[in-house]
Amino acid sequence: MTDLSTTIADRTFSNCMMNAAGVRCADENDLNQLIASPAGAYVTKSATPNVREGNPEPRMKSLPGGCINSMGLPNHGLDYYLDFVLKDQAARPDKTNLLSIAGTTLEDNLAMLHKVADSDFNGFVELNLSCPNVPGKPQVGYDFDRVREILTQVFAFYDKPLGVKLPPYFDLVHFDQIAAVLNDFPLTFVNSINSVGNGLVIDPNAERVAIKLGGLGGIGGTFIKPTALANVRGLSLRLKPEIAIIGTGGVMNGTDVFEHILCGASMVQVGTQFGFEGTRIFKRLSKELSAIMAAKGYQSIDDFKGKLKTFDD
Ligand code: ERO
Repeated sequence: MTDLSTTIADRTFSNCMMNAAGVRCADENDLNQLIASPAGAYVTKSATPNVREGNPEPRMKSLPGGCINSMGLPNHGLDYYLDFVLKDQAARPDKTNLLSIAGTTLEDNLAMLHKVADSDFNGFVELNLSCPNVPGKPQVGYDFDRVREILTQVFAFYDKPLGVKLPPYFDLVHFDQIAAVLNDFPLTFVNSINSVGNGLVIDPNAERVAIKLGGLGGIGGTFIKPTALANVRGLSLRLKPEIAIIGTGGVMNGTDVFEHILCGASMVQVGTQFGFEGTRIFKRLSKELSAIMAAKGYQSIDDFKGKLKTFDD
């Protein structure tokens, strides 16, 4: 029997797979379906302080094996998601879930975190520092001084488990620089990576961009797996061991989950393909990952987590 459970900080999750923020997790109906599925946890759609409509449509386009989105943070506002996770926590006190927040200003993030700090929520907060789709607001994760400033202000008062969702990095110097910042804080986890911004998808027949906002948006799916794995591996080699890694990006099958864990992920999130398949994907991925582990004689994910070999080994 293979054991797909995982542990982050002192919390155990029955399954190492879950949804990625943004996909099928924006309302109670979506979240209840995740609760009923084999996913080890859920994360709520990134919240802003108030209800937000998001960007004009069309703002998402499916591609073979992937997608582009410029959603622009459509969400029901923090109170909606906080209320949901608090009720769920009361009903299932042994479960840990993730509340994603993505203020478009530092002030909004601090105000939301004060609200969460003052509540009974004892799950994980995923602070999204990497939304590629808010016009006029750059991805904070690319500004290392700003990340330090934000985390300094956050950890001055927030003392419950908190992690950050990062954008993809493409240069080894940037891995070094972001890891040096993150290692200075009591983070519970980092989630790597958000969608790859800003791609451009074109409809060649119409000779027009595929989505609004000039056609630019975050790219997800098979195209981004090598970038995601490089980031999970790069951070795993650089972060202090107390910071767990959630691997996200390009997960379509059990092999992809296996590879993320080999690179050092303790948990793996599924975005684009979860959008295509819905919650039944977690049964399929669990079956596929279990089969790979059984064939290799692995009983638990700790048997191979972070144990990627190189030609130097
Ligand atoms: O546009 C969005 O709502 C969005 N899309 C992404 O690919 N990643 C995000 O982090 C995000 C909003 C926070």
